[in-house]
Amino acid sequence: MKISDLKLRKILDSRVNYTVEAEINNVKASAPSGASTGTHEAKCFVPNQLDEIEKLLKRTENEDFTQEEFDDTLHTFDQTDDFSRLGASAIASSFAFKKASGFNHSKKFPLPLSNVIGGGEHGGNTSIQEFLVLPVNAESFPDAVETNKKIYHELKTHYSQKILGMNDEGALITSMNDEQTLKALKKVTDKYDARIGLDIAASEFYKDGEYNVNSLHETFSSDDMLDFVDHLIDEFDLVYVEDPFDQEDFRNHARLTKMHPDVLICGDDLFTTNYERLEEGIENGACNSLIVKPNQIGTVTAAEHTVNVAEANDYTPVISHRSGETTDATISDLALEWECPIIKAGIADIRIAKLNRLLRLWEKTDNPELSY
Ligand code: 2PG
Ligand code: MG
Repeated sequence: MKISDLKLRKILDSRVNYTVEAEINNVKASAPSGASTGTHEAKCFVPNQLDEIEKLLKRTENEDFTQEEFDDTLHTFDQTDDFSRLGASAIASSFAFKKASGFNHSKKFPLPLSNVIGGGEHGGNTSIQEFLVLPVNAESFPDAVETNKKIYHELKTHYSQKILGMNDEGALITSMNDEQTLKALKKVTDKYDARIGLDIAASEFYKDGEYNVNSLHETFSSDDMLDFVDHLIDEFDLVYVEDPFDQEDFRNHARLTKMHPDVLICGDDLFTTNYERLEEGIENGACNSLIVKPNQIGTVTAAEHTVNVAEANDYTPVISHRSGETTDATISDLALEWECPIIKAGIADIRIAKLNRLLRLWEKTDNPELSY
């Protein structure tokens, strides 16, 4: 695609912080940002001198690029491994280029994995960051959204005395601890024929070889943590467990994956959408699934490459929003193009943009199907 016009600007995100919006050939896209970020992620900040970065990127105007060539050019402009110079301008521009040049949608839709109760770094009383629901028996994307919507409302109504507010991802903050939350959620997911997933985000409460599960007043060694997660999987019939251990602990991720081959054991901070870290995981048998957050790696091309490595090795790619978001729904389109079986996107607040994009696409697609 030929770039006739490229602009960068600051816009507000869901945490009322600035992020970068890029506009290429009149098509806008913006960068999300994380609160519980992995050590190995690309940098995603708003550069102080955004005008200077814009001038640099404007050098692409009047030239023709493929997505890969455009993303390579971003690397040429930046020259660091982790986009320390372009920051959030990299993924915003890469997304805008992709949106402007068009998606190659498949008919295979992801199942929405929705964060209904939250804690950890996103705000809330649980040490576990996200209590997620997956409508595993849904027959269509709209049906899946309907199930998650019912679960969210049932929790709001039934546990109204215990609900204190909403966190960064629009998930409910409650007065319950981790185990009380799981017990409450299990009753509701059983009623609606859905299953529970967790993003434990364990790196956030791991320090000096120990996991401090504050909400349960427990301190676990690595072995204790393995037992704890193993027990949670069995007791609550978990379908999905993300980041159960520290982001450098490939070994425990591999042990848990071996113990529960039928559960999606997913690496987010562990892999940071980086194909080299994923390859290390594959060699070690760590996880059977990975989170795909294009801003963790900075470009659409690099994220796609990681998805290809995952799919070639039977790792389930779960495309995901960030805790800091805008109404940009590029990941919804990418979920279809890359045939990701799951999208982790939240159910409330600004995150409805991702789900609504998929609802509209479902309606417009001939013979759509769920790929889960
Ligand atoms: C996560 C994400 C999204 P953050 O840990 O999976 O839910 O959170 O964007 O803060 O890293
Ligand atoms: Mg995570």
